[in-house]
Amino acid sequence: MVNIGTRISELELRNPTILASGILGETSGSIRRVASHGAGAIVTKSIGMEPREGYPNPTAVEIDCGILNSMGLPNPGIEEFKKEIDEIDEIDIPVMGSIFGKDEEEFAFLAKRMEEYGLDAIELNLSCPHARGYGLEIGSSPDVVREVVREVRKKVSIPVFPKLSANAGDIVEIGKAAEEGGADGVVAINSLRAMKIDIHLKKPILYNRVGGYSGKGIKPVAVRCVYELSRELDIPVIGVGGVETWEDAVEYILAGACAVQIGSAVYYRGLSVFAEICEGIKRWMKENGFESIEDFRGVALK
Ligand code: RRO
Repeated sequence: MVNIGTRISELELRNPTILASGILGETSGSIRRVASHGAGAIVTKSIGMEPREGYPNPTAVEIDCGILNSMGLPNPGIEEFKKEIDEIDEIDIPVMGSIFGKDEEEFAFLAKRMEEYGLDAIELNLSCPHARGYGLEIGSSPDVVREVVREVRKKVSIPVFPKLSANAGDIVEIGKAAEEGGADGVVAINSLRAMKIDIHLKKPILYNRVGGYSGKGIKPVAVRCVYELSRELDIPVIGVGGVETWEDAVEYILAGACAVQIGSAVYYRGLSVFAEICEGIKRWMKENGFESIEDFRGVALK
């Protein structure tokens, strides 16, 4: 009997497909909708201390093999976000609160609030590719990452998962710092710093000029990161970047991921993507004689 349930630290997931942050995870209505379509867990939009409108349009554009975005961390702020969380009581899959801050005190404060709101885990967004003062300024320094994770770890008892960037030099060094700080697992990777120029207007398309590239085009980079992190760390790795099909998910798990997050593909393929990927994984496991995710996780590392 094939079982695609998976365990990430203390979280029991019915299946290894997780909604990535930034896609449909901002309101209680959209969170409920994703839960009812078979996702194993959900990550909320990244939430900060104060409300933010984000950048003016254009904030996203479809490009070769993916999407380029520079939303600019739009969010209602942590106090307002409580209303949304209060309305998702009946959801029976884990919900992880994604947070961003400018230093360890902000991260610790936000994490504590998310725990008080009843969320099941924290995703630390240390990796927004283009937000000045947040993101990469924090996620590129092993010392800062260690300190942020340590402070958050002291404040909350729910699992903590830093989301890392491939833009930040040696991702393994950053992953090790997160592990030393007490992370329960890591998420790899956030979108890659990128740009698209309109050759008719002769200037970058996005208002913010630089954005984050996600989707199929970044999958080989992300799979390499997951492979290297899985080889060097003792904590679970969650893979994200260009997961659109069950074959993509299997590839990540073979590289060592215990679960995958799905973002851009929700735009391309709709919410049925979660159930379709799960069905495909199950079929493949049966054909290959695997009974659980653990049976083939990390096999490519050997
Ligand atoms: O809001 C954004 O523009 C954004 C964030 Br916080 C992030 O982490 N990654 C991304 O591609 N965009």
